[in-house]
Amino acid sequence: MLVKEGETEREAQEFLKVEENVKYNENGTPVKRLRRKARIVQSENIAGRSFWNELPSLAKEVGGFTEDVDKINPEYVRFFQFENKLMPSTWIVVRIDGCHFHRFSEVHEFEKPNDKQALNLMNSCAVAVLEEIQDIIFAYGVSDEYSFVLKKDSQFYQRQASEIVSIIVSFFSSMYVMKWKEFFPRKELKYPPSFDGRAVCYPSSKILQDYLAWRQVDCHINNQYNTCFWMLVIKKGKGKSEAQNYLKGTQAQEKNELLIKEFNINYNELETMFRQGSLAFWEKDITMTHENTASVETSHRKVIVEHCDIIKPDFWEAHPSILDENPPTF
Ligand SMILES: Nc1nc2c(ncn2[C@@H]2O[C@H](COP(=O)(O)OP(=O)(O)O)[C@@H](O)[C@H]2O)c(=O)[nH]1
Ligand SMILES: [Mg+2]
Repeated sequence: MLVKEGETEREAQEFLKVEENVKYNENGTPVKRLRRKARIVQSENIAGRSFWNELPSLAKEVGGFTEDVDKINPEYVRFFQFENKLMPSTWIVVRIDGCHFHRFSEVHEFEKPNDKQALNLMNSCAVAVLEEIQDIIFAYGVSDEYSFVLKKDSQFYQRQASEIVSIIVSFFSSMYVMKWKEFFPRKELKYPPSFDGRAVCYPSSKILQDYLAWRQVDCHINNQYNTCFWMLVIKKGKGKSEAQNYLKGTQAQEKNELLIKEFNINYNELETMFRQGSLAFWEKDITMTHENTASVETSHRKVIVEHCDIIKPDFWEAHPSILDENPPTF
């Protein structure tokens, strides 16, 4: 098609990339396909005409520059950028979620339905994010997702959504790779994980608490279902669709009864981290040192991880500074 449309064969080849062996026939002969291949080209002047003249097919795809670099008015180019600032004086929540973690957890043979080390790794990365971005006051995580809450009047990156989301996502992903060996010393990381992220603003602490409660309810529903599902598959040898049909329409109480009767599992005695997810937040840490006869109290803040109910008001009442609109400085 490219040649038909006026490209020379060399240009078409260059645009279409390289031939690659994709598989072998039964008689051992390789099957070749043309694959697009990324090329790295070094040039000091990508806005100059000569750069694009040497790559005509690329220029055709992206559309040529109307002016050479020295004639471009920077204001005109900047005009195309847009600001997407998050609403002022609202709680910003950035939720990140592992991309295709169904596959990632299969490839890395995570324990089913919960892999304690995988969850501990997620928690450790979340702690690192809180330590890095001090405006994050609280985080809640379950499975392959984590929600990070920034303080209400945060001016982090002037509240620009794409900057805030991309920093959290990229820092978390890098941490996940860096810390992998610490949590899986005998497992090779087969390919790099990635996370997506989005930012949502919540105008009141009540709505923020409702959001977090929604994530914890989701954790409970999924965990109870997954526990039953994998018990039926692993312990009872049921097929996956058979187990799915078996659980269709069952209520929470029925699932608990199934676990007790069939597997002697008391759901409420399963690890709290599996049932309730994980919270990471700043807490005041007081250390006492003794100098001669006097004891000196020093305080600093550190991030701690807990697993508890955040649907009921008890947790929030016990930690009023988290949702305090004017948090104390430690
Ligand atoms: N075996 C196992 N799988 C997990 C664990 N945590 C997350 N996963 C997998 O990750 C998926 C996360 O759900 P979701 O984000 O909807 O799916 P995704 O689009 O494939 O990332 C789950 O459905 C599981 O397959 C775990 O601790 N153990
Ligand atoms: Mg996911």
